[in-house]
Amino acid sequence: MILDCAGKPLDLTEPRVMGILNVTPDSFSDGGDFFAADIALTQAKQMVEDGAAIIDVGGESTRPGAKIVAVEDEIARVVPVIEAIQSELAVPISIDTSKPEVMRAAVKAGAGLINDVQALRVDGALEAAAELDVPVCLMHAQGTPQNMQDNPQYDNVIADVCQFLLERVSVCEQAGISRDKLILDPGFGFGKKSRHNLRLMKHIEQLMKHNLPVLVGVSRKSIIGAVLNVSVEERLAGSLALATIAVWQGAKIIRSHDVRETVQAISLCNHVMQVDDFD
Ligand code: 9MG
Repeated sequence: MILDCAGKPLDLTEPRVMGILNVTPDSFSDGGDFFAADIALTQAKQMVEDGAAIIDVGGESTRPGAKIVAVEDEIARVVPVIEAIQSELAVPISIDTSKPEVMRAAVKAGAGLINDVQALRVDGALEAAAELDVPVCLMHAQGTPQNMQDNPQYDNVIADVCQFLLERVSVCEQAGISRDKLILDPGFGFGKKSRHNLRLMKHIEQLMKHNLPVLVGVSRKSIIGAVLNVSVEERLAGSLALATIAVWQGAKIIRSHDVRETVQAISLCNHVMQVDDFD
């Protein structure tokens, strides 16, 4: 399958890596929009050189307890970076946002995919995505980044996540967003305890039954810290293990901070998956 991201193809016939490009002030050691855009472009170039098939630009942290950013501030952070990447690199750019105004400004600047951790539930987001006519990643989250780790509950986490995502697919189709523009994401770490994340990872193949590409984001997440008792800086091996388990079950996009290593891990996994049993 090849997704058309505003004129740039995203070839999902093999699993791909989405490089994470955070443009929040704490991602840079200095202020200054030009400086930030310049550093971000250098990081994007490195990720593409390392094998990223898409760059995910985000101007508001979605970590548990993260502060809400005003629309104008988020636009001011992401637009110069998207414009810089668009003018220099051929890969598709995704915009990590839940705000319709940011979606519009980002697509105008050159983004070709919307990555929404709220699955278009914010007022106006569904209409904006339908109008912008670019692919959308619909992610499951229980709660918002501000309250999502306050005792999340599920009857059956995999069934509940699948049901939520299928309901969102149906809402999107009714709003005029065609099914072939949608990507599903179980939302690791978004309103989930460790055991929920582990069960989801064990059974993620159940999300593949719907013939839609699945994106997985586990890079450096607390699920790894909880099991291995390691700091954020020590989570590369755990991130690669989980990325490999996800690809083995059919995930098509892995969202990662460590592009080079993730490309290698999933490429090897894919070679094992594709090898002929007989020759
Ligand atoms: C923005 N963001 C942070 N974690 C994420 C994940 O797991 N999936 C997607 N789609 N976006 C994420």
